[in-house]
Amino acid sequence: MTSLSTAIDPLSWSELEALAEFPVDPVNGSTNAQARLRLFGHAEADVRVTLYRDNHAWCPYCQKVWLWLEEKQIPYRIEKVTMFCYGEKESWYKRKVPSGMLPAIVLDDRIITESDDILLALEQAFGVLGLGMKHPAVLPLRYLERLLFRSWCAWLCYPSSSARQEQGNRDQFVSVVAKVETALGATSGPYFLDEFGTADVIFTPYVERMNASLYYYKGYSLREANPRLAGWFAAMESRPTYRGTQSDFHTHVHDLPPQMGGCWENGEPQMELNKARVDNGPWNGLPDVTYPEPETSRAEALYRVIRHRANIIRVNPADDRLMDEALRCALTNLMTGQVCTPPSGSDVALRYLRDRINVPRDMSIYAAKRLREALEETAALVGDRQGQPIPVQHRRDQNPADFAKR
Ligand SMILES: N[C@@H](CCC(=O)N[C@@H](CS)C(=O)NCC(=O)O)C(=O)O
Repeated sequence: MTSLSTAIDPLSWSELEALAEFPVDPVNGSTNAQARLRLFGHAEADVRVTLYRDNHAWCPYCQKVWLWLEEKQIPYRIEKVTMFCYGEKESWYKRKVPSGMLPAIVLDDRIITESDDILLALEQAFGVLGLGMKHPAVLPLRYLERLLFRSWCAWLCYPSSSARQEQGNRDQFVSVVAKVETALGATSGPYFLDEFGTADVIFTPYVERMNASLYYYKGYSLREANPRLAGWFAAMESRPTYRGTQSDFHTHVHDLPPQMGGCWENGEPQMELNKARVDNGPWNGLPDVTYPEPETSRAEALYRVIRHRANIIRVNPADDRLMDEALRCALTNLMTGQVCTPPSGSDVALRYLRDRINVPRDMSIYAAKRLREALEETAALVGDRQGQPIPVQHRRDQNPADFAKR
């Protein structure tokens, strides 16, 4: 897209604003991570549910409940809470849920925690999604999902003391994946049962995280290596509900280590290649998404950056004036495809931001890929220095307190 023949000056913020046409209706439009209220055409007085979920739209158990509510189109409110590794847990939430764990819901006046109990309570109040949590066809699939989860953790989250142990953990995981392939192959369509339903919602969060983390830390591409899972992912991606909750490889692989207590690389050549690609691009073509890119992806990225530009510039370790100009250069490149040379020394600042775009919290998957690409292309014009490394013990570099209230 970039034409090397013409270099242009950065557009001003008002010129950029004029290009940021991205009409959104967070309340009644399609699934999105920014909404505080979802009505699906109902009146606000119809709301019986409040979902408490993490600010980062990252918590897997929250995604399960979130997706269920979106699929059933139950009107609900959203209250966002900070996860421990990003910053301080809100005291109002600790008064409600002393453990601080997410998700929780308030249904009418009743508070419910534990995602499975939440789904059971929601089923009682609003009916099941396809076949319900306790249906005899769903129970063995719930069990299989936990089996897959455990074999994934055993491979990813503990260091191997030998190549043999590493291979054993991999074989164990792959043998459970084979059971998942068999389960998917036993139905008439792409889903876990003949119709889409609860079982698919339950598999979604961790299968998405497995796909990302094994690609990056082990060089194993779950989605590409397994045709039934590939078909299942594609079917999930045909659903606007899933698209709205879907994260990308970059977000997952850097959010998982502090949450899981560490993720262990196996150092194999394919792993090193995958890791370099997720961190430095090109991001388009990674097996984290296969539906066609929407025409609005660049406008969405621009719209989201403009909304938060003051905080984005302020939290960047670089000087504010330098970052302001560098960011406008990257956005100019994003929208015009033309080269726009940023101030010297801004490579670090642009890559700092490149590494901190979070999907779906900030924007959808293709918008994030386009923005990362524009930031990287612009940074590369002035240097090859990387931004401050992303911490692995915590993610307080993403503390929501730094982004709110100012
Ligand atoms: N068994 C619980 C697990 C929930 C859970 O582990 N939540 C994590 C986030 S994924 C949490 O809230 N941790 C506290 C924090 O990170 O602040 C459920 O199914 O709801």
